[in-house]
Amino acid sequence: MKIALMDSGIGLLAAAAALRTLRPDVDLVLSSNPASMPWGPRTPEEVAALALGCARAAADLEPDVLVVACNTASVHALAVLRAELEPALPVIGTVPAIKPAAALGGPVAIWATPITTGSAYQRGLIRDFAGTAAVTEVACPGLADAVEHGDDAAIEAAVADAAARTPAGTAAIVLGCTHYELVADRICAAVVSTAAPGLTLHGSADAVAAQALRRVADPGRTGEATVTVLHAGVPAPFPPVARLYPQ
Ligand code: DGN
Repeated sequence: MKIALMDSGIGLLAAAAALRTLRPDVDLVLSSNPASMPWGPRTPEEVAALALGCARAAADLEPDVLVVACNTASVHALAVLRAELEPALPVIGTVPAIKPAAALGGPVAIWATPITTGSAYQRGLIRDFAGTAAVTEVACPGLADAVEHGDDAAIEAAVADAAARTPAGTAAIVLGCTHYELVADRICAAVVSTAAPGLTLHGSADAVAAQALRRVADPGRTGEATVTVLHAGVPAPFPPVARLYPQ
């Protein structure tokens, strides 16, 4: 079984780790374009073109399924990717975990990239899945890029800035960008003093990994699984910055 994941950069690592936990025998293709980071401030058309480049490079290696491990691309490029690749290659998008967060009953904050925050797509998800929960969208400019580069001071500043715009009493934070899952502990630490007791954080990696596996019929096998990394379609080493984050 071979599963491809695509993102602008290392945000795909959270879903890759979740897949490996569920199925250690799965071959992974990690397709990204770090030089084009960040996608958050780009236009929807640019995001769609960049996402298509990553998806085509992954598709060339004939995976069984493609996971769009990027909220920004899921918002702005999923339809384009599906139109080009399905039905030969099933494409699974990342959906922010608004439903489970809202089901806990308290106020919810969704942290996401500037282009995702306020998008019609995300507003639709809030309308459909948040029920009666109060939801605040919090744009986090610079955070995905800071995580990508392992820039500690920039991560600290971007997290503090977003924390200051997160309403006091927030009970659940939805991580609406896959890069943020890599720094979930720092986000939690930044808001814990003003958040409701028992604050919870909700990423998408586990759910998207489980959904990907449901789309692949595979008896499993033994032996070493492979990881192929592509940057703009070119084979690349596993990103050293990944060492900085829990896997
Ligand atoms: N990991 C991407 C996401 O989930 O939105 C980050 C996009 C970016 O490059 N800023």
